[in-house]
Order: sequence, then structure tokens, then C-alpha cells
Amino acid sequence: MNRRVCRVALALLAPAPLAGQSLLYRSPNMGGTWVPDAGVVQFNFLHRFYVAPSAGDHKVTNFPTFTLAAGLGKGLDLGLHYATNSLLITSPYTPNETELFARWRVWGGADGSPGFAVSFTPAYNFAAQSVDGDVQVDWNWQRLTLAGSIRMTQHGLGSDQKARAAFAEGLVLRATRYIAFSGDVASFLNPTVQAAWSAAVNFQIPGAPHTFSLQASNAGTNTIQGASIASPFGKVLYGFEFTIPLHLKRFGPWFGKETAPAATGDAGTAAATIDVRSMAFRTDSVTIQAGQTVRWSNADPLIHTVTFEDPGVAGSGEIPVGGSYAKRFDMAGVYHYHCTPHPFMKGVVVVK
Ligand SMILES: [Cu+2]
Repeated sequence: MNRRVCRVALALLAPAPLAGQSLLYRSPNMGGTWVPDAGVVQFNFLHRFYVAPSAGDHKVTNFPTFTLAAGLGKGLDLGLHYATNSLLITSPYTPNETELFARWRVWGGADGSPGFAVSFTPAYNFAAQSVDGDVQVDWNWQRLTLAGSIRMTQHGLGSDQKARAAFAEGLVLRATRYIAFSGDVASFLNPTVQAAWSAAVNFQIPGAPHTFSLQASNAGTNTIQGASIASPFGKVLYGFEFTIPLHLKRFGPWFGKETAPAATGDAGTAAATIDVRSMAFRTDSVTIQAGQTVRWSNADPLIHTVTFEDPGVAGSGEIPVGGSYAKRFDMAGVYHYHCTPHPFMKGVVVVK
């Protein structure tokens, strides 16, 4: 296997960041107990569709739901679900469904933390003109997530409009760190309403905070009401969801706020500078005199480290994206080092 392929293969094994909401911890029709961190806006795009089977036609009807949720800190967020082809209110037909919601995670840690998490989600659905709400409990244990929620709606659903409370149960099974299978069922305590179900295979994109899913469901939209009732359309919809956390701090440069990358380690002029780029120390061997300094500059969009094989030699810790680390070598010797998250990245400093 050539070296580059080897590097890519090893990079895939590096820990996946969980900096945003992950579909590996939530089934398609469950709101989840996730709340974005303060300063993070979560953007999720759910797109379901139906392909009319009529020969030579294959007209695609789309049912998208956009989720935007801003983390406020202290386990709180404020969000919006917006669906442009809702099947919730058919008389009179109301195609646009907007739901404003707040979520308060009263118990439990960040998305994917082991153990229990509990959240309250009060909401207002403008299409249904209904005050809705949901209490969800998640339980994460190794590869498994079990979720249960109780949903209440002010305005009843179903032909007799009497369905006001629904129970939803969800399950996620993580086959690997990057792939999970999930499903859920939500049903109102009323026989005039058909239960909503969904099933999905979910993927974490390696090295990115994004996840996506491929899914099937009989429900159209991802609001509390929309995810609790089978669409009157009576068809299975297929679709995908993509989750994108937007870290507001990253957009500083748009507004002229260039943050100086962190420089750590020893001060002074470096006798040698090593570019860290494309998952490699570009100069993998440098020779200096005792008392001189070497600087490593991280030009990758990933964190790297300079970690010496000799545990008695202090290394860099994490070198942030765009940051650098400098070390002065006072004793002659041969100093081998590697990067802790990417152990295939190796280099050596020879001190005469
Ligand atoms: Cu590295």
C-alpha cells in the first residue's frame, strides 16, 4: 500500500469530533435531548420525498424541513423548524409549517454523553396554531441509545381532532464509530390517528462535525406534530438529513476579526521551522546546534502535536489550527518525535 493511502486510512481511524448534533445519537422522528453549545448555531436539513410510480413520469414531490437552533449556554437553545410542504393541516391546506421551539436540557451532558439526559421542549406551531411540547429522556450506553418522549399538543389531531398526547420511542444502534442504525415509532393515544414511524442508517463524516442519514418514514415534517402523525398522503417517504453545526467564532474573519494563531513553547528566533501540512512534518529531519530553537507551524485544518519518543522530553501538547510550537534544545542528542493523534506522522531533530 502506498504511503498516502496508508495515511488516509489511518486518518479515518482518528477520533471523530462531536462538536455538533449527531444523527448517531438521535432517530429521525425524535427531537432528541441535544442542545447546541453556546455560540453554535445548528443547521439541520431534512429532505423527504415521494416518487410517483406512474410510468414515464416519476414526478418527485419534496417534503423538506429546515432546523435552525442557536445554543444559548446552560443547556438552553432557541430554534425553528420550517417545512415548505407540510401535510399536517389539509383543510384548509396549509403548505408552510413553522414551529418555534425552545429546549432546556435539564439533566445530562453534551450529545452522546453516557447515561441519562432529559429535556423539555415547549413549542408553538404556527400552521396548527397550537402550543405543543415534548419531554424526552435519552439513555446512552456504549453502542446503544434508547429514547422515549411524551408529546402534548393544544390542538387535537386526527379526524375527530381529539388526539392530544403522543408517546414516541426510539432506538439507535451504533455499528461502528461512523455508522449507526436507528428507528422510532410515535403514536397518539387515539385510534383515529395512524402511528408515525421511521428507520434510518446514519453516518458520521470522518474528521468533520457533520452527520447524515438515509431514511424512510411515513411522516412528512420534523415538528412535534409532524413527527407524531402519519401523513394523510398514506405513502412511505424516503429521504436524507444532513447536520451542520456553525461555530460563530469561525466567522470572525468575515468581520475583520483575524485572531492571531496561538504560538506556544519557547520564545526566540527559530534556527529551523518545520511546516506541518497534509498530515506530515514536511521537513522530517532537521539538524541544529545545542541552544538553538525549532519551530513547528501547523498549516493543516486539524490539531497536531509534537510528542517525543523519550517520555522525559517535554512536547507541545495540542498545536491548534494555524498555531505554532517552539522548543529550544540545550543538550546534544537525537530527538525522535511523532504526532499523538496521527502516530504515522514522524520526525527527528538532531542536536550537535
Ligand atoms: Cu497530527
